[in-house]
Amino acid sequence: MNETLQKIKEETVAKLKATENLDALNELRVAILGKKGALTEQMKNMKNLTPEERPAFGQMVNEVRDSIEAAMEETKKRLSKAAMELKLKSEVIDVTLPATKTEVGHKHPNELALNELEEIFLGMGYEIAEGPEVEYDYYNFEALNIPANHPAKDEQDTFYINDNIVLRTQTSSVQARVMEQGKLPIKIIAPGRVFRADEVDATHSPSFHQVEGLVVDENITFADLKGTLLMFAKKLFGEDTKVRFRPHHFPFTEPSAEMDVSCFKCKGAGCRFCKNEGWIEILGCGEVHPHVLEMSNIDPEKYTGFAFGIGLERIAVLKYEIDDMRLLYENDARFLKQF
Ligand code: 2NL
Repeated sequence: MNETLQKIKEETVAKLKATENLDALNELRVAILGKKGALTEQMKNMKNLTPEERPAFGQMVNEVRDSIEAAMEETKKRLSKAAMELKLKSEVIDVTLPATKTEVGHKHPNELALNELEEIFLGMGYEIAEGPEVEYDYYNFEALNIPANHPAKDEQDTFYINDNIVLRTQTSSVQARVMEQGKLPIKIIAPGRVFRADEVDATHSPSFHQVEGLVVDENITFADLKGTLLMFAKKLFGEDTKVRFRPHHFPFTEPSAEMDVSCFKCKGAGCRFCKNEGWIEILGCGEVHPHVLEMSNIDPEKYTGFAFGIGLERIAVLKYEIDDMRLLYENDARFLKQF
């Protein structure tokens, strides 16, 4: 046999024996049998031979190629088997191990309280309105009768994006936007996140949630406000709940009041929960200030309205008896799943 061919065959078979993976095998296949492979190059030498020599040489090349291909096939089998064995070994499944648990999420107490409030007001024919958290100073303050330099701006200090844009301090801004649309009557609640430049403590947070309500129509009186909020309190805290209104001041309502509910724990007798008062403050409310209606081009001689603002976290901590509001923001699953 031709010496070069013999050498190619022997070297290839030796290399195949030492091949450890399928990539290396493939490289070897290209180096020997590929377009520019060693054996392929030999075939090209045929043209230098005499016509008499060619058949014998051709036959030799074919024999060498056959045996190399057979050896490669064998190597491939050997490597595939080894790879499979390794895979089986490394992927052993221990069926006795405990399964990884899928943690099922849970509604946040705020969300639970919000769902309850929304159900109550939807049941009374209210619609839910939403608006931006990053809000024009105009809708947050001006349109609600809080002009520049008004002392209420101090109580409601917030985060300023620039001179005209703030993080809203109340969802009344949504209601100012709805009033401005001019479609009457209005009967909406505006739930959402609000912001104040407050330090964190057991009852304060720089970001919390409100649900504000607004009704504007002809002949809306303080009696409508009282009836609505009494019904709301009974639905939220139980049928035997009583309410009382204490005079208060808000810039956007006149007259204004704060509403307390009789303590749902002690029924008014006085307990730790109501700090022995028998009453718990839950919201602020009032008749919409005529100037607020005017700012939105609503005629205060023809239309009147009432509005209220409820702190959502306040309702959540009361209803679910949570001692510290901060727990609502920690997102500790052990705490959250109790409700
Ligand atoms: C509180 C007090 C209140 C309002 C919010 C309101 C909105 C418009 C017009 C008039 Cl567009 N008033 N909202 C009225 C009274 C009180 O919230 O202490 N909230 C936690």
